[in-house]
Amino acid sequence: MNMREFHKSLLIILGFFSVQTKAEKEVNIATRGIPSQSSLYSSWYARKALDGNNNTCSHTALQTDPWWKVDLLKTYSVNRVTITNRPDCCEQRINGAEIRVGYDSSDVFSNPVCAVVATIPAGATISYSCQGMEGRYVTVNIAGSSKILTLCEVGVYVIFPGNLATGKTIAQSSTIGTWLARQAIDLNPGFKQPGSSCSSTNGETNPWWRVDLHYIYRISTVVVTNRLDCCPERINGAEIHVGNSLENNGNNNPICAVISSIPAGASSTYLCNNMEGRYVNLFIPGDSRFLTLCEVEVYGEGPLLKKTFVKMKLKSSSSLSEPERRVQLLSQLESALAERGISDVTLQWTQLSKQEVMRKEAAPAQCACARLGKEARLGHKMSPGGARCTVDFMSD
Ligand SMILES: [Ca+2]
Repeated sequence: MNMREFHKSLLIILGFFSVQTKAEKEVNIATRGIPSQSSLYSSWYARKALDGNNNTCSHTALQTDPWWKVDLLKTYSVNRVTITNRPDCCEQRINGAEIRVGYDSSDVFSNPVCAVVATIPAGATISYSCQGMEGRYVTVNIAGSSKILTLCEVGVYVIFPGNLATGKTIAQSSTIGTWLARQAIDLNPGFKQPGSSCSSTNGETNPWWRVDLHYIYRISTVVVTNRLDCCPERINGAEIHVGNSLENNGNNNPICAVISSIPAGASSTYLCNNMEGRYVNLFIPGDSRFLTLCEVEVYGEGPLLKKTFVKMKLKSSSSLSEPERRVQLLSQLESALAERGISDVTLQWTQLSKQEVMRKEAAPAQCACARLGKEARLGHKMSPGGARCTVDFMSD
């Protein structure tokens, strides 16, 4: 047996054992809010600091304690704020500006300071860390008399935790206007423009919305954000279903929770107690019902099982009938699995192969099991206790 060649083949196989990490996502949410400023110079409106153009700017009049503010319409944990200074002149005017994050809308100076701007070169963007400061309002102000505040862009960056629904496949029973199903997972609660960041069905009998997580997860919580602009009572009675069946579009899966009500613009969390499932459905039983969702977040662990099929050829100059070779092969496979965090496995030969092709089904990071033979398989078998599994090598 040429062990070097086998090892190479093994690495190719193990490339399929990808362990999914909980992806966090940083998003600039500033444009979701409503900007304002203490005074206006010419047509340099407050919103020009949020238009994505570094050459258009907000601008206050010459005044005492000028400020610019964005109301994010809900509380966020702010990771950082960026400020882009004007490119054309007087870049020193920004010196000493204070960035604040807080809950107070009337007295913006009472909100805690995240950072103080020393200087920003003309046209440059500088990022200020706010380390998760919480608040609904982000303010930039300059203390003192005879001051002007000009901001060409402001970014407010928030880190969204590993929402399992993000980027997954979405469906709903019908769609009204532009209220697409996937807008319920765009990480935007749609308080400003619900028609482009919330989902909604038509008024119909038994409307539903579904996310396909692609693999089975242990669902701990589902968070539902209701619309802010109108009719929050439409969500009343919506059922959250979790399971693996697509029978009745997934609406026959077990119920995690029934939503009694959610105030306008609020987010409610429902505990699913580690229910296992690939599909999460929102379903409203009844006639003439609208299902409108401004955000659905799904949290949990997994995937619990990932099926992968791999064919592998082993080139060997020696025969697998040599017991030492067989032991060596298993031990190499075992240590290669262990290097990838897959340790709770048992490997054994059940029958020798003459020709080597391999196929596997395994759960990443939890177990990998195998059979090896003419049409050999890496099969999967989990013990009731959890991740322990058996790997059998055998020919068919
Ligand atoms: Ca701008």
